[in-house]
Amino acid sequence: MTEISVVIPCYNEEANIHTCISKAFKTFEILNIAGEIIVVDNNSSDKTAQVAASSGAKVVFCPEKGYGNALRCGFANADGEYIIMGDGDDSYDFSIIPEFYKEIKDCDMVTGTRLKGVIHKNAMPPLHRYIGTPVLTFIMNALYGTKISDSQCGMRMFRRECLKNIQFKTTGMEFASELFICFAQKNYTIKEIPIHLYAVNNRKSKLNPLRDGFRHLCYMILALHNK
Ligand SMILES: Nc1nc2c(ncn2[C@@H]2O[C@H](COP(=O)(O)OP(=O)(O)OP(=O)(O)O)[C@@H](O)[C@H]2O)c(=O)[nH]1
Ligand SMILES: [Mg+2]
Repeated sequence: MTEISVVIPCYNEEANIHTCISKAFKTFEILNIAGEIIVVDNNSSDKTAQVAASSGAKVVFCPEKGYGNALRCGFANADGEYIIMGDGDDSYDFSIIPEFYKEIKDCDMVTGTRLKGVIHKNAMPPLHRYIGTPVLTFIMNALYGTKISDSQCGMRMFRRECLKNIQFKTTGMEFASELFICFAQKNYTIKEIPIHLYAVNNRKSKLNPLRDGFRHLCYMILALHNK
């Protein structure tokens, strides 16, 4: 039986995906558990899919673009008792999986918090660090009663069974907010652990602060109807 499924959404991440996968595999050895790694690709124009496959990951092709779509495809293909999601650019350190695994035993989701952890030099633009992330986090907490300190953190572990009665609606970066909101609406317990965010050299971000910030806000307001 698969204990942990690592789900990595990836678009043009050939430079760093191998590192992410090998770090994750090493943690399965350390924990002595059966795990799988699922890389969700959207027809990257580089060799992401080939590199991921040759590094031992299962590569899932997601027909629709977007961070949310990719994660939803990955979750649907996961077999593990627990799912951990994280970016394929090595900005999150997959060696930390054992810490998430330890904490998940007495809650439904463990999320990283970069704002209470360490944000390394050049890892996050000041606009995101001091305005975007805190403002979106504040609004989410105020509207949905969550007590999260970093609503945009991309590394989270949760029990796969929690997804059973959740129908996600979002497709892009706003999925980061939707996942928390859906868990909060089901009264699932969420615990935070401080983590590091590392800088990635020569990489093009897929995040568009204005467009994506607006999509987060729209989602949070529209979803109030389903509260
Ligand atoms: N499959 C797939 N993956 C995506 C898509 N958009 C983003 N990703 C992946 O999702 C992860 C997060 O994307 P990033 O561009 O790092 O976004 P971010 O971390 O919020 O923004 P930065 O702080 O600029 O890095 C990365 O592994 C991306 O490759 C997409 O449309 N399809
Ligand atoms: Mg990133």
